[in-house]
Amino acid sequence: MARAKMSMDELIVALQGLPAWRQVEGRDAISRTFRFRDFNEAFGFMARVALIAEKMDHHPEWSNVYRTVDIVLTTHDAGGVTPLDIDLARKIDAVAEAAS
Ligand code: H2B
Repeated sequence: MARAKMSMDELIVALQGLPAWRQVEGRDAISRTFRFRDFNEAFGFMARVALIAEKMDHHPEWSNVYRTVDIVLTTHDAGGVTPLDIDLARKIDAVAEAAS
């Protein structure tokens, strides 16, 4: 079941707790770019995030080029950012923190 899309005020407050995440221009979505030491670390990070995403049934839009991983989070069912995206962003930050 889709969660309700957050208001702009709620999103701004939530992003204060996620200082590395930004609103995507022209889209109701948030994004962060991660850079790792090498491809192996980037892909290991993606594998760990993938397991979390599956468990949540909430999936990132992402791309990987060598040691860089670009992630965009939005809830398609709700047409915007919901608390699920905020929750996933926190978990992604924790995985990246553990890897560094
Ligand atoms: N992930 C994201 N980011 N947004 C969604 O709306 C979404 C999802 N919906 N993962 C889920 C899966 C839905 O499509 C399935 C049917 O549960």
